[in-house]
Formats: sequence, structure tokens, C-alpha cells
Amino acid sequence: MITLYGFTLSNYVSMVKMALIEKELEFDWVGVKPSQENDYLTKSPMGKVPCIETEQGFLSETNIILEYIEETGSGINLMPTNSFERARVRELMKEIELYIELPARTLYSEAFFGGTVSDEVKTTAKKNLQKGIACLKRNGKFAPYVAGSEFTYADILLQYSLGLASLSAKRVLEMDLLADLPEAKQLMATISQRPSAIQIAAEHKA
Ligand SMILES: N[C@@H](CCC(=O)N[C@@H](CS)C(=O)NCC(=O)O)C(=O)O
Repeated sequence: MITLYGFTLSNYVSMVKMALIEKELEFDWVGVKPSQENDYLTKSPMGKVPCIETEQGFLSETNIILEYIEETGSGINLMPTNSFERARVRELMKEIELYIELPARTLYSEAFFGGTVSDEVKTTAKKNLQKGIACLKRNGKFAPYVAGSEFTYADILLQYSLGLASLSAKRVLEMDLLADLPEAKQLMATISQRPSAIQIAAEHKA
């Protein structure tokens, strides 16, 4: 059985949790915060959450954990069987993380933790986020899921990256990040109705 380490409000942790719930895989939960303590670094070498414990040892980095879950777990397929389609899902996952999640994170201290970020950081974040959203508009299919007709890991990333990215952009840049991407807003509303998303939202609220 997998043990998931993390804290409930972490969007990366929510991605792994959604995958486990979607695949109906039982898992144990250990509540931890990111840490540079030696003990935690032996589990997650960068000290980040999430990490998982398997019978063979620990794994960190969300996309790697998701691939491990898909390769070893039972339950519904969250990756297409066709190699090219699988690569397309990975491409979208990479684009969402590199070009939306990471630029949005440069705003988090002001958006969520009472800090301030410099005008220079805001200008760069705005430019990068606009490019990232344009990339997603160009490359996403939204038919109705981001990679096509099937729900995949790219939708899981989209759900938990775009939500916080939009909120950060609104709070710090006074910008409606998804103004030109109503298809993503619609998709997020659809995903939020899945039992996995409802469970995770209830945990966030609690
Ligand atoms: N690349 C990591 C990023 C995970 C991440 O940044 N998690 C945040 C919490 S949402 C964290 O641990 N932050 C603490 C830190 O960066 O030291 C992954 O894909 O899992």
C-alpha cells in the first residue's frame, strides 16, 4: 500500500491524492510540512511535498509519482494507451507545470502568505503567465478534457494548477488569467463535480 506524505492544502499533494482516489487505490496518509530536516530529506530529497512511500522505498516529484501510480496501480486508465497520445498528455502536463504553475508560484508569497513581491517579479510573472495561458489555449483540445475525450493526468494538473494560478493573478496582478480561456473555466467546473474533487475540496474546507 502507498503512504502519501504532505499537507492537505498543497496543490501538488491534491494532484497525487486525486489520482489515488480516481484509481480507487487505498492509501495511508502522513501529514507533514515541507522540511529541510535530515529525517525528511531521506524521504524527499528536496524536502518538498508530496512524497510517497512504497514497499520498495520513497518517491518524490509529483509527475514521477503519477507515472508510478499509473504503471503499478489498478483502476481506470488515466493515460491513453496510444504512445503518441500519451506523449501529448505528458506535453500538456509539462507545459502546465513549467509555464503556468511555476510563474504563478513567484506570486504566492504576496497572494497567500502576507508578503510582497517586487514590481519586477510581477511584470515577469504577468508576461510568463500570458504566454503559458496562450500555449494552453493553442495546445489544449478541451474536448471536453484538455487532451481530448478522456480524463487524464493533464486534467488533474490543470485543475490544481490553474485554480491557484488564477487566484494569484487576481490578487497580485488584478488580472483575470482565464479571461481568454473560458474552455478551461468550463473544464475546471466539470472536474470539480467528480467525486474525487468533491472529497478533496471538502478536506480543504475542513
Ligand atoms: N517539483 C515538486 C514541487 C512540489 C512543491 O513545490 N511542493 C510545495 C508545497 S505545494 C513545497 O513542498 N514547497 C516547499 C519548498 O519548495 O521547499 C513536485 O512536482 O512535487
